[in-house]
Amino acid sequence: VDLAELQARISVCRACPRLVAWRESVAREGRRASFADQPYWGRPGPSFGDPMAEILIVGLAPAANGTNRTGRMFTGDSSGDFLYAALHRTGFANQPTSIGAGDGLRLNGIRIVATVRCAPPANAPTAQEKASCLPWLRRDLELSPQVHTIMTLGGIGWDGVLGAARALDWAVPQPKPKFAHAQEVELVRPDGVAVRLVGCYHVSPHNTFTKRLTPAMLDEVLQSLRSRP
Ligand code: DU
Ligand code: SF4
Repeated sequence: VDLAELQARISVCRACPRLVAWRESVAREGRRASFADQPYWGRPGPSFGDPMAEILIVGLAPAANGTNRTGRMFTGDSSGDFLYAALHRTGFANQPTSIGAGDGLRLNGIRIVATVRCAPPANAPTAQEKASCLPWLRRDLELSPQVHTIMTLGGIGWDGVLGAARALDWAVPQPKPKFAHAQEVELVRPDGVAVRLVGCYHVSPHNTFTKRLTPAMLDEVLQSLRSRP
């Protein structure tokens, strides 16, 4: 199994009945009027970016009319507009916008995944849904051993990575480190290799419109990701 095969398996996952119903009903009849003429993805959101990346960005979950529409992480909503502009400013993306398949976007040195891979109602997965999707994140980490730094957008991704790390027998600091913006901890794999975990406020409009997360704050965290543990 490699990352492409993992992706193929995730793309047909139906483990969470509530999320399967939501992702498909939004795709069928819940479309935003401005996208009414577009086909919707309506499935788990695949990871996007450089398959050899040494840096991983972990988000929360696809947005109903964003990734769940376009099939690409953080693509088609204002969260993504904010993130991809920053990835371009910091040299990780070849262009500042992500519109969807065929737009020529490439990431260099970075790959983006979601903690929960299907769009949840109100962007709020249940504890059980988070637990059900965690093995996919665990497998992803296992299949990308070159990753030396993981940045999570928000606390759900932070807790997800810590959970996946524990399942992989990585050494996690005790007591459990809490998510905070620009917080950083070191995780150690059983083979002795250290992995940096870096927290960043989520790029949601709730944080960016209120300037809780500014472009400068995001650029600073992104720039810090290139240094190895
Ligand atoms: O066809 P491909 O070069 O394997 O790329 C598949 C997919 O991944 C495409 O949408 C671009 C993206 N990608 C990337 O963003 N950065 C890379 O280094 C390689 C692929
Ligand atoms: Fe499967 Fe994850 Fe989607 Fe649940 S959220 S159906 S575990 S891909």
